[in-house]
Amino acid sequence: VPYDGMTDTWVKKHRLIYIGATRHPFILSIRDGTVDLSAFKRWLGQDYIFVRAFVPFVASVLIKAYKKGDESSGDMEVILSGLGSLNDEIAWFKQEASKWGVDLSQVAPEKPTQDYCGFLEELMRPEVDYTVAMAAFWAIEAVYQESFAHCLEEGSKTPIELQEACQRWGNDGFGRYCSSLRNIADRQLEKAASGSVPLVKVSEDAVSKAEVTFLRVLEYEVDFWNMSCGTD
Ligand code: HMH
Repeated sequence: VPYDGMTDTWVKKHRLIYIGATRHPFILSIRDGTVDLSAFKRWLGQDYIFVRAFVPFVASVLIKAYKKGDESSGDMEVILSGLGSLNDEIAWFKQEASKWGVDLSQVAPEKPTQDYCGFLEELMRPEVDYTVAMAAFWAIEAVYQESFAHCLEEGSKTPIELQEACQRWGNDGFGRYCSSLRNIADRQLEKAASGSVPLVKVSEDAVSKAEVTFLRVLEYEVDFWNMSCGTD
């Protein structure tokens, strides 16, 4: 019987908001082929800004993993592979933008993008627990993985010119990478939840902070999709 990790518990407990982030009308419009291409272009420009801010956040998680000093966990390798994919992702955004005639140097961050990037900045602080940062990292990647994989499922009518974008986050390799992030987050949460007695207070604090952080990620993701649709 597979162990139900803390992240599973959260997804079940906050199911409606999780569905709100992973089955958003913007994603459903890609899936049914009715997407407004100006919305897709807006998303492209804003997400490029987000991804640039996401790189130093992931680097900050890498530093936290290094400082834990647990070489045998393999955490650093997983996070480093994430930085490698972000390198490819940035190159893809530039290429995709030129394909759609979007001048990335002229894109200004909209309010939801600014707010989400500000949240990443808060999470980069050294005082933020590795457990909390890992939970956020997993949630951020998992929302995109679940959303875009939905656009590639049997029966979806995703326009051919958007399928490559969906593949970036919807492919099986990205799915496995998200599972690795989830395993790290679950292991950390498990450790925090069963902390030794003198540390109980500190650890419980990390678990509840991580849950709040998970919920905030979902809210920022919904705001980001709303902005892309132009319904914010
Ligand atoms: C807004 N959330 C947003 N953009 C992304 N590229 C990801 C998550 C996943 O990398």
